[in-house]
Amino acid sequence: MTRELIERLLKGDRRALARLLSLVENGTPEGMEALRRIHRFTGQAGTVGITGATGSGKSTLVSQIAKEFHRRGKKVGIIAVDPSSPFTQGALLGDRVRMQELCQDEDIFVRSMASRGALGGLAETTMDAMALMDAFGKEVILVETVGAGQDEVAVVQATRTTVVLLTPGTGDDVQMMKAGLMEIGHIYVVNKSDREGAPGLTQQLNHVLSLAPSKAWNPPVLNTVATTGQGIAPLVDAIQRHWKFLAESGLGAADNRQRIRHHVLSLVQQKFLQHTLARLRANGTLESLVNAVTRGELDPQSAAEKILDNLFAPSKTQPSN
Ligand SMILES: Nc1nc2c(ncn2[C@@H]2O[C@H](COP(=O)(O)OP(=O)(O)OP(=O)(O)O)[C@@H](O)[C@H]2O)c(=O)[nH]1
Ligand SMILES: [Mg+2]
Repeated sequence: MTRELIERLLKGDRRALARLLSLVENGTPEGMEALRRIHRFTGQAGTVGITGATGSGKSTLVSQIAKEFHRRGKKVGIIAVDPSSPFTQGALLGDRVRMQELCQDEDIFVRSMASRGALGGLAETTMDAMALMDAFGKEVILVETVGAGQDEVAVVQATRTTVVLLTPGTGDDVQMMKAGLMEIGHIYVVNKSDREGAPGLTQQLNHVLSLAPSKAWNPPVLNTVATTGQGIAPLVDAIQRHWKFLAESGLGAADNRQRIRHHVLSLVQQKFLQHTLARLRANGTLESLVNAVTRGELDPQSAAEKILDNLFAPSKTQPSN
């Protein structure tokens, strides 16, 4: 079944892509098998992570960027990543419907993802989804996520180019700086530039960025009005310029290696944890130690130590009676 689905995926069958995305997102063995098989067909797509506070206009901007890339002859996919809060479920669904409406004429594939509960992080699932879209033939993949926490920062860092969105008059700017987003952007965008305070925020951003040590790539600050499309073409120009810079400087290859390294390590973590938990469940160690802590015979630290001892030297240390 997987083989047939993959063949269809590689031929550009949208239903096969949708099905494989679900299999991967749900962590099924078929999904994992598919990822192994498609790997050699990936690595070509240009990826962009777009992050910003709730309501800053990410979805509107992403739709506009997608259309502009489409006009430039590129095949585009969009992934909207769930910021893993139960309160945003409705918003996410609304987003997806809106984006699909915006993009439907241009054959832009839109997918929202909520990988909450899976062992792997959001970033890993996003990377897997990007791999599927890449193998499917998408040349540009846009990833939207709320820049609220570590998970989300990890998501945008799984892409080639990070676009950080700010809006005037919301105090977001301070929040974003606190959240460390001033260090991760390759391009900064002041969206809602039709609003009061946009020039001030733009100036402030330029100032903050100018304080950072000069690098080979100095992040530009751009102004957009996502609702009208103003400033979108220069933004897409900047994204393409960044890709060119990465390719010509060799930094892209280094970044790519770093992402692969991170991905492999987090897979090791995931698999190690899965394996460990399965063994603990099978041999009853966990429960007997939890009982000992509950009875006050042992403290949690010692229980954890005993579990590790038990895993690495099972013959020497059995749970105490
Ligand atoms: N005035 C103005 N409104 C905008 C602009 N861009 C987006 N909006 C509006 O801002 C609201 C939020 O836009 P979204 O694109 O849904 O924002 P988002 O960041 O994706 O929101 P979440 O995914 O819920 O975090 C919508 O009502 C948009 O029409 C802009 O440049 N100017
Ligand atoms: Mg959105």
